[in-house]
Amino acid sequence: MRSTYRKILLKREANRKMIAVLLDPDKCSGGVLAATISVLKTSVPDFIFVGGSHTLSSSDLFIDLLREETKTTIVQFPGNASQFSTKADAILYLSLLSGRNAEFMIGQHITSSVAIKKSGIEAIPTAYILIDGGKPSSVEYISNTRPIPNDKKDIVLSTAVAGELLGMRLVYLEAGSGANTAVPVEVIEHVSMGLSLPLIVGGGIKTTEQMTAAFDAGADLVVIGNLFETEMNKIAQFVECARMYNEQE
Ligand code: 1GP
Repeated sequence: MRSTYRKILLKREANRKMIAVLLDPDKCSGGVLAATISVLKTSVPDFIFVGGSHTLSSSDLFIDLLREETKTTIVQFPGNASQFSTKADAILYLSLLSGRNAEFMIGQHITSSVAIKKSGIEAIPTAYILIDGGKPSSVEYISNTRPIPNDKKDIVLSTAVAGELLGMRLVYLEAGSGANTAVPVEVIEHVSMGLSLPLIVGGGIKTTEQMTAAFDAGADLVVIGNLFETEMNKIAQFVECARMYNEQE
């Protein structure tokens, strides 16, 4: 088993919750990037995710910069095949299972599969499930798919379990970056009870209380991006909160 996925499994087995800081190269450059890196040196999350639904800047250069400055595991979170970079430790090989657009379920994968395999990078097949976050998300717009209504927890669970049976290794419940409403705890709980895979939750998380509520409900890894784009100093608060949460367990 490759090392990034093993890290997730080992932490999960030890009942340790994880936090990922999501950086979009388009939104994090110059002084903002320098300030973010400076915080990330002292407040170290479990992972740095790099990507976005519609990212135009080079992931290669961005990841090179991060590598020079931090030792954190870097995971690509690509919006499409063009964002693929050989520089990260791993790539979430996302299939948008909540939608019915073949391009984002398998098309982009075919475009990038041979290059990913040749590069030797660790690809982690991930069931990516978009849930209504109370406003139209970039994922919804770019993928031309509809999110699952956030009160339809059985549909979310059935979608997640379909991903598990198809051999995917992670499930990512996504409310969309900057969502008004994060994934409801009832949905997280329902999915985590019926699923054997590690569960990632992201989209619209703005407070440490929301993060710990997601952990309590069964999320193994919480992803936060939007909030830190304007308030990067809050990374420290969230990393410390996750650390204390794990110490209490
Ligand atoms: C987005 O789940 C991630 O794809 C994180 O969401 O940017 O709202 O924190 P935010």
